[in-house]
Amino acid sequence: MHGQHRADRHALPHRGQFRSDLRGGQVQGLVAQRPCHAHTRRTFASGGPRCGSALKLIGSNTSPYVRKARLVLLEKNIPHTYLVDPPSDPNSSVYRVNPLGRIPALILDEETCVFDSPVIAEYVDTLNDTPILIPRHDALARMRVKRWEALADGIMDSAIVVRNERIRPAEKQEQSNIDLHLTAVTRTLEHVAGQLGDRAWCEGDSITLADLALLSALVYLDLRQPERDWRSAHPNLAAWFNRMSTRPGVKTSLAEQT
Ligand SMILES: N[C@@H](CCC(=O)N[C@@H](CS)C(=O)NCC(=O)O)C(=O)O
Repeated sequence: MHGQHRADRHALPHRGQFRSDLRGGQVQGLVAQRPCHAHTRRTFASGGPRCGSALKLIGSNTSPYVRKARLVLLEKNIPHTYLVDPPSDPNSSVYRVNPLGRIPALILDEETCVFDSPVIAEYVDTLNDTPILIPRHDALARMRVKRWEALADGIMDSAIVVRNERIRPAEKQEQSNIDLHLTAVTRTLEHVAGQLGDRAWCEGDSITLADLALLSALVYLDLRQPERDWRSAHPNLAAWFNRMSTRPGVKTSLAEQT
């Protein structure tokens, strides 16, 4: 169920076939099984996950935001199908489900697509309690986990800016922009390494979204900035990363690197 699939674009409707609604776009045709209908929809409060087996995550193996969403689904053992269907392909189905044309996009049913990655993480975390990745009752602990996520997402954002500059023709690259974002990443790595110290988890005494987000950011740095030796600079981060890498969900995700 967790297997990675290439999207069967020929089975999908053409772009523009479905009008967008306020929830982010209709996704009829992208669900394999007959989905829940609005009148049968259960809320988190009234019964937890709905249509769990019909969940579809649209993404790519290089996107760190996708990795974060995928890791949340895997850690919580939520049945889903992972569709590699990046927006770099103009025929990508993502344009029919997310008007922003960005991944990750999580399709719940014919009516509902969830984006972006913090919203996906927050929603998916409500589907079960095993484990709870975002504290629910302790407002400060919850804020700290979301703040870790913001730091990790910020690393991703800056690394993507650098990547986008570096793939431009040399004469068009803006070195000051590259330097600005490389420095932001360096500074943020120093900060998170300091915050982590020699603790086992980023926040509290068990795994949270903070760990999954940070791991996703570091995997992306390894991919796009292999020259950055963050392991030597921050051995505590390296040790934490190695421990995290033994988790089954993380192993599955790491095996999906291109
Ligand atoms: N803040 C968004 C960022 C999503 C995002 O920018 N995704 C990138 C992939 S890394 C994307 O889809 N870019 C469009 C493209 O590649 O054409 C999130 O957290 O989901």
